[in-house]
Amino acid sequence: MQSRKVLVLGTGKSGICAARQILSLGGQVILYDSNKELDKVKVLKNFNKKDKISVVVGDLNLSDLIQVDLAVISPGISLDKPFVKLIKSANIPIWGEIELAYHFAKGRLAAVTGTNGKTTTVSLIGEILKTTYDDTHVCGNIGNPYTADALDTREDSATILEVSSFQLETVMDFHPHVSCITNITPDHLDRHKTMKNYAKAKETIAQNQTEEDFVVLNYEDPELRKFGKRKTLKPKVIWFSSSQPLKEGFYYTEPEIHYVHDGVDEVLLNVHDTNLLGAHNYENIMCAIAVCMNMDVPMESIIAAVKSFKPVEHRIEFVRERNGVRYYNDSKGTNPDAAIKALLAMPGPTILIGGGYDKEIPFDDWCKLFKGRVKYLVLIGQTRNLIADCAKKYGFTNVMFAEDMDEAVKDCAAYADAGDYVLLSPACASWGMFPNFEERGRIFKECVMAL
Ligand code: UMA
Repeated sequence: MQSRKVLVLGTGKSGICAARQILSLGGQVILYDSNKELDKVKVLKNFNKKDKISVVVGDLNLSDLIQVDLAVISPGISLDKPFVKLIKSANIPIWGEIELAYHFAKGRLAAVTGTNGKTTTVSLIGEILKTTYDDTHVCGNIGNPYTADALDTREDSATILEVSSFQLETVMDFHPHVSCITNITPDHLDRHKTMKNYAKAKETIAQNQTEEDFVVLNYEDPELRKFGKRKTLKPKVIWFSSSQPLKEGFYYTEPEIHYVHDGVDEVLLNVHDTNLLGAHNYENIMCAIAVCMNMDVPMESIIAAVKSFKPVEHRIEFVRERNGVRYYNDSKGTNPDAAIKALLAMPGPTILIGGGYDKEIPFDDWCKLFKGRVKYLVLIGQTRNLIADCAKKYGFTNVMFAEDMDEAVKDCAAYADAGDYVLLSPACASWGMFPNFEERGRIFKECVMAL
């Protein structure tokens, strides 16, 4: 990177950390953001005065590309954007932020992708790795960019990375020793357009793995079952299932997780000895065990860490009990599949808050489950009419609209009886009403605590 001129696209977390990495390596940075409202002075506050960095906002011109050696793109920027096409037409190579970090990172690397379950799995893997590796890094889509940590990693470090389909679209040499795909269900179709493209992006996680490596896959996911059986796939496949016993790999049958290997069926743990709820979480546990075993963590340490692990914020997170009603925050339920899992994990009648930004994913599979489970549905955001119409199609009409989270929570409290559950699990992204799902979850919790 010494003396190279790098154009970094996007001034969010990834762009800022990628720019800092390039500057630490002696490079020069042009930081670009297409949002013309952006305050350049505020962006520059992330850097030292003497850093060789300039900021361009609004339109990107060919003259901005003079002597640029490389462009590094943030995950939220689609490759279809005209400014990305301009960079390509100038024959400037485009790396993803993950690829940049990977080129300079050291030590052992495991990576997890999938539509749902990534964050819980990655957090759990992080806790397990810490039992064995003094220098453990938990990075990526989870919120801590890989470029923030890459230069601090050492030969004896272990890194666990959450990677999104957006990040995988722009990897080239990226090569984890152990990879994992939790599941592939519809999400981000506004960007990937087809399920085929979306699945292809996810499967890129294993593209550079060799026979020495491992890929952990969900046996119950039809796309992943096909992928794992592909002759061209090089890494050793480790299967897990939450529906049936397997001849080899990991499976869950209430209440235990089993590990079948060398003709032996071993019970590893009773899920009631953990703090996690729902079959999807038991899948996350199996993924974490499979990944960590192949990162050479002893099984006793793995099991002890799984038992002491606490659920991650915004994922079926218990908020409080009031007048016999239990409130759960699942703001990370940003697609129908995640919202289905949260609804199925509720042990009793549920008052559900849903709706938000439209990612063009059908709500049918989610709405089909409402009858008999959901007492009232309180809808917010851009998709509220779409969801109400879809629910009606499946005979569910106990629907209310709310203008904001405060109104939605008050409606839930007014209609809930002792023994009921109130669940925020919107099946949609937060944009339009909130800057991100974390803020949506925090506001929900504040409204619940204020009741
Ligand atoms: N921008 C442009 N032009 C565009 C689009 C965006 O200039 O056409 C600019 C925006 O004005 C903004 C910046 O790009 O200044 C934002 O970049 P970004 O969207 O890549 O956001 P970051 O803050 O860098 O966060 C990203 C991930 N965001 C996305 O993938 C959308 C974060 O995942 C991730 O935690 C972070 O990198 C660190 O790795 C969030 C996410 O929603 C949580 N991920 C999706 C998901 O989990 O479903 C994939």
